[in-house]
Amino acid sequence: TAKPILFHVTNSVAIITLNRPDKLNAFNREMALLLQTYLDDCADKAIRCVYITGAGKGFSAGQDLVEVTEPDGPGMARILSEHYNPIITRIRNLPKPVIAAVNGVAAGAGANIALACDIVVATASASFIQAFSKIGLIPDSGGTYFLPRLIGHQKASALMMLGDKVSATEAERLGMIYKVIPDESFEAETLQMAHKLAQMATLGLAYTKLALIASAENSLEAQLEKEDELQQKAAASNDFAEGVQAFLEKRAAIFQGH
Ligand code: T3D
Repeated sequence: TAKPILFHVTNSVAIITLNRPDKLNAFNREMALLLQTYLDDCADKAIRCVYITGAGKGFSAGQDLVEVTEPDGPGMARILSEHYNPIITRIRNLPKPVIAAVNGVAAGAGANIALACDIVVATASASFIQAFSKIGLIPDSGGTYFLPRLIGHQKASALMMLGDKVSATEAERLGMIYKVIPDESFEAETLQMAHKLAQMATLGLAYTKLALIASAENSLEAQLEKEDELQQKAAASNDFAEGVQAFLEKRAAIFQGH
C-alpha cells in the first residue's frame, strides 16, 4: 500500500505530501508518526525550506475518526501527546521556513497543523474548519494558541464554537493565512515561493522565526533584547557578509544558508 506521507527533496526544498487522498488525508497513527520522522529529517542542513501539502482534493481532514473507535487503536489518551503535539513542536522548532500549501479542505488537526507553519497559502477552493466542536472536542494541535493570536480572541472563539467553514478568501481577509492563490497556478507559484526561500539566508530566516515566536510572550523590553541577541548572531553569519558584499557590488547575493 502507498505510504501515508510522501517525502522528497529538490533544490534544498523538502516536499512533504500528506497522502491518504481517499480519506482527505485524515491522520492515523502511522501517518502521524511518519510525519514526525520526516520533520526530523528536515533538520538536515541541506534542506533550507519545508513545504507541506496534501495529495488529492484535500489538505487534511484531521484525526481519522474511524481510528478513534478501534478497540486496538491508539486511544484518545495518546493521540495528542504522541501524535499531534510532537508534530506542532517540530514545525515550530525547525530553524527554517515551513510553508503550508493548503490545496483543499483543512479540518480539525489538519487546519491547526497548517496554522502552525510559518507561511500559510491556500488555493482559492480551499477552506478551513475548526471541526472539533461538532464532535464534542476542544480545538487542539495548537489551535487555541495560534488562532486567537492570528485573528483575535473574538473571531477565534466564534469559529471554534460554531465550527463554521471559512473559505480561503475569508481566511486571508481575517489574517488567518498569508495569501490565496488561484487553483490553476497554485502548485507552481507555491513551489516557486519555497525555492526562493531555500535560496535565501537560512540562518537569518531561522532567527526571524525565533524572534517572532518570542514576540508572542515578551514585553517590548524583552523583545528588544531578543532582537539585539539574534541580530548579532545573524550579523556574524557568512550570508550577512555576502549580502552586504553583493549589495555593494550591485549583483545578486549567493547565500549558502550559514
Ligand atoms: O484524541 C483525539 O482524537 C483528539 C484529536 C483530535 C484531532 C482532530 O482533528 S478532531 C477533528 C477530526 N476531523 C473532523 O471532524 C472532520 C471530519 N470530516 C469532515 O467534516 C468532512 O469530511 C470535511 C468537511 C472535512 C470534508 O467534507 P467533504 O464533503 O468534502 O468530504 P467527505 O465526503 O466528508 O469525505 C471524503 C471521504 O473522507 C469520506 O470517506 P468515504 O465515505 O468516501 O469512504 C469520509 O468519510 C472520509 N473522511 C473525511 N474526514 C475524515 C474521514 N475519514 C476519517 N476521518 C476523518 N476525519
